[in-house]
Amino acid sequence: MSYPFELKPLNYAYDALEPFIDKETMELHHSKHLQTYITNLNNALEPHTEFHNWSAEQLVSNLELLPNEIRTIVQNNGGGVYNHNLFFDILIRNTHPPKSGPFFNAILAEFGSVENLKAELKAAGLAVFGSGWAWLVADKSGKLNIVKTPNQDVPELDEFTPIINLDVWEHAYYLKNQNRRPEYIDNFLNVINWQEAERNYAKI
Ligand code: MN3
Repeated sequence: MSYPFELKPLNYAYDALEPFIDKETMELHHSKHLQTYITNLNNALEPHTEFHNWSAEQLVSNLELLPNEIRTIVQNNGGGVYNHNLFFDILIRNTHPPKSGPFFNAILAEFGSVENLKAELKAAGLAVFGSGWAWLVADKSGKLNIVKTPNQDVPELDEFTPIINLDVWEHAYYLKNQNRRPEYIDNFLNVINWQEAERNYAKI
């Protein structure tokens, strides 16, 4: 997808993640927050036709190539588009972690177990000060790693392939969990689309 960016429908209904993530949060998060990033990104790119065939990933991983006047806007809003499209695809109800295969083996090698991976992802999400993201990423060799980014920044995409990303902006949970980020993250960990994570891992 490139300019003009559009709101991609979710692969599931807004209430599909209940009771872990509530319908109102999902609807606001997708139809309002993501839409705002899309609108802001399109507005910034509109006069810059030379970037109209660039994907969100190309834009956010080549910020230094953008004109000064739109660089920060694209960093924030292009990141918002890229990060949320990954995030909404990494959620699903009735999901099971892998029990075999390359992705499972990489989890065992790095974390010892799926439970330990979840615990480390949770710790990273809790350690983000203010708004940002916690990520499970893989390097070119397939080795898994957990990283954090502030705001809507993305990991080094030349180096890492995103596998799972966890939105810890308050807009992702405040309606249901108020200030209880640990409770929100526990709920998130119950609705990870492990099959999608496995597909992301296969892209390395
Ligand atoms: Mn968000």
